[in-house]
Amino acid sequence: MLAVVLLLSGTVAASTRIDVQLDEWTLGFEELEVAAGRMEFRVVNRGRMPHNFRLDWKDARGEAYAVETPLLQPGQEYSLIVTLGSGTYEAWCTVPGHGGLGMAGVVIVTP
Ligand SMILES: [Cu+2]
Repeated sequence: MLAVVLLLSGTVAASTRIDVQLDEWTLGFEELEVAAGRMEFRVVNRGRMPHNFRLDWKDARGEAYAVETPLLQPGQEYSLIVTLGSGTYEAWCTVPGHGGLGMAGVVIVTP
């Protein structure tokens, strides 16, 4: 049992944790740089309205990909665990209008 616990904590330590605080009208960052690999976006809605957090990107062939949290109610949090290669990722809240109000940014993943 102890070995299992150690193994799990080792796995958690191997991912980079990024805290994302959603609020009206910000993701808490405009540009964020992180090293490639496994990462955990710990997304918290600190606002008074529902928000979510989504990443969009394209691979070398132009194929589009996305990952997103569910719609988070005020006070809710969600861990988005994803492995990302180097590149530029568009981050935004998909609730209509929110991206344009400022809930948009860029995540730059370095090699
Ligand atoms: Cu929003």
